[in-house]
Amino acid sequence: MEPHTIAPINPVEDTSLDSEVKQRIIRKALLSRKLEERLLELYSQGKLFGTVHTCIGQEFSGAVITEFLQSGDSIFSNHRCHGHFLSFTKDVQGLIAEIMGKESGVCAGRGGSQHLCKDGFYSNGIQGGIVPVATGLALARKINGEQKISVVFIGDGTLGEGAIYEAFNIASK
Ligand SMILES: Cc1ncc(C[n+]2csc(CCOP(=O)(O)OP(=O)(O)O)c2C)c(N)n1
Repeated sequence: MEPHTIAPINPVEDTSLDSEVKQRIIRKALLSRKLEERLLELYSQGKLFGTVHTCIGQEFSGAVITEFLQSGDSIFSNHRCHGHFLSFTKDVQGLIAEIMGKESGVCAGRGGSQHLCKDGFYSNGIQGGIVPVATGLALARKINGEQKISVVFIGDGTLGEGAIYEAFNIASK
C-alpha cells in the first residue's frame, strides 16, 4: 500500500489562492505573531495570570484553515490556541482581557490563556482532552443531518494520548 502523503501548502506562493485571500491569511498570521510577542512582554512584567503558551511559528495553521470554514463550523484547539482563536473569532480585546484575568475577557477572565470558548471555538489545555469533545459534536451534527464540521488542532506530542484514538475510531464511522 502506498504511504499517504499530504502536499505541502505555501499560502504565500500558492497560485490557486487569489491575492485578496492571501493578504487576509498573512494579516491574520501577523496579528497573531504581534499579539503574542506583546503577551510575552506582559508576561515577563508579571501582568498576566497563569501560563502563556504561544503559537509563534505556527500562525499559518489557523490563518489558513479559517479561510475554508463555513458559518456554523467549529474549531477545537489546544494549549497553543491564541492564533486559532484570533483567526476564528477576530476578538483581540476579548482574548487579551481574558489572559489578563479581566471580567471583560471572552470567558470573564476564568478561562485564561488555554481555556477559551466563543461562537463555536473551544480550547483545552489537557493534551488530547478536546478531541473526543470535537468528535461528539461532529457525531451529533451528523445524526441531526447538519452539514457542519469540527476542526481539531493537536501537536505531535499529543499522539500518545489514548483518548484521541478512541475519538478517531468514532470519527472514521
Ligand atoms: C494530559 C496532559 N499531560 C501532560 C500535559 C503537560 N503538557 C503540556 S504541553 C505538553 C507537550 C505537548 O506537545 P505537543 O502536543 O506536540 O505540542 P507543543 O507544545 O510541542 O506545540 C505537555 C506534556 C498536559 N497539558 N496534559
